[in-house]
Amino acid sequence: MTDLSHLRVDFPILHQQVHGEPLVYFDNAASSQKPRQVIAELTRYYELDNANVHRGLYELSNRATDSFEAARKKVACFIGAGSADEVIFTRGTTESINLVAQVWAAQFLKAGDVILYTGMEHHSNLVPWQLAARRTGAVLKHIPVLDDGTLDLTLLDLLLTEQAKLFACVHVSNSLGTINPVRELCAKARALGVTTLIDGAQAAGHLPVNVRDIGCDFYAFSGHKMCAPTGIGVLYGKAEVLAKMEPWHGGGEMIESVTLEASTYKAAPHRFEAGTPDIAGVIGLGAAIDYLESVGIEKIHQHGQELTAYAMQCLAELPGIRLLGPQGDRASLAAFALACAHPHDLVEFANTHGLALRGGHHCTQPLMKRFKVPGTSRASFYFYNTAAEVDRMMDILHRAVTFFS
Ligand code: C6P
Repeated sequence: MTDLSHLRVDFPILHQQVHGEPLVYFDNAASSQKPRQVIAELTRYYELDNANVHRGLYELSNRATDSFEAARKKVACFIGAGSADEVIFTRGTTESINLVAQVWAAQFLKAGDVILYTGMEHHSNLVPWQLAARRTGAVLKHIPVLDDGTLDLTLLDLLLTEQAKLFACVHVSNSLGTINPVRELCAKARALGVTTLIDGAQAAGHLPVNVRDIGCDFYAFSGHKMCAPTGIGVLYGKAEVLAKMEPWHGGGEMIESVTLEASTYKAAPHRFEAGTPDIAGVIGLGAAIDYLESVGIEKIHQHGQELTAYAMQCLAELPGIRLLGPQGDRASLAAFALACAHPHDLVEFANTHGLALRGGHHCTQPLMKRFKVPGTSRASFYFYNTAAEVDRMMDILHRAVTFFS
């Protein structure tokens, strides 16, 4: 198995005891831990360069602006965007999707148009479209999920038609671990003139992402799931699509000129970034990308697949377990339901042994309904997790089965 355990030294938080036992952090799909290189960069910025960006004509502001815009270029390279102008900074995936569901939808959706999504979307890629449908009169349709946790693509020709104006799809499911064939789906959508938005919250920083190869119009992700601070995220938008979009929030930084009656606006990305941005967050995201690239995204992906395969194989032996999601190619998480315990009880039991799992509906209530479970327990991994930690999880889960049975 790919061994990246030497990198654990970079994550101070991992080296602690919780309830008298070594911490095992398996809630990386909710938020990843941060390496000291990222923490150091945040400290460096605040200690040496802190100032507002894009406005000062003095040294500190120039330095802050340079680091901020350098991070934008790093993001563009990291996701294979055509230009840094296609990278809009937001607070996270949720805000990125809402930006499109408000601005783009208001301009380009009308009553009767179809918004197509899938049955495995996170609420962040459902609710904004439901709100957009209410505002515009658009109709919502979805691609159902099969028992094995993949999309029922036999219905694709029926659902993805010219009537669909927007196709929103999660790249990697946070509840099933499914990796969707987004490249093929976007190619089909593009051929029909359908605009595409991919929710990359669980993909960016975990597997290689190239937005031009995927061929999507929008790609949304969060920094905090890929070693960056919380509160910073990205909306990638194809240049020609962004060029047609009205501004979102109005305020400083997004304007060209303002009179008391009217204003003119900057081009993307600044048109969509009103007010003082999360400067430290952006610089931290740049440092996180440097860090992930030094490890290697391919290696991170391979490690995740191997560790998950091992965890799935171990979990399958637990009495009364039901594993959700595809068996083969999948992302680095394992979701399961145990006959003997509610996920919340199980996760609380795990916590008393220092094991951080997540239990609940994972913001995918329709998916829980689809699989007829109130919720699941979920172990989600990142490159600093080890097979020895999976063994510890199994030891704790076996004890849980004895305790609850
Ligand atoms: N999922 C989890 O699974 P924000 O909160 O904006 O950073 O990300 C929202 C989001 C959007 N799409 C997907 C596929 C996601 O997995 C998430 C966040 C977390 O634990 C919290 S529910």
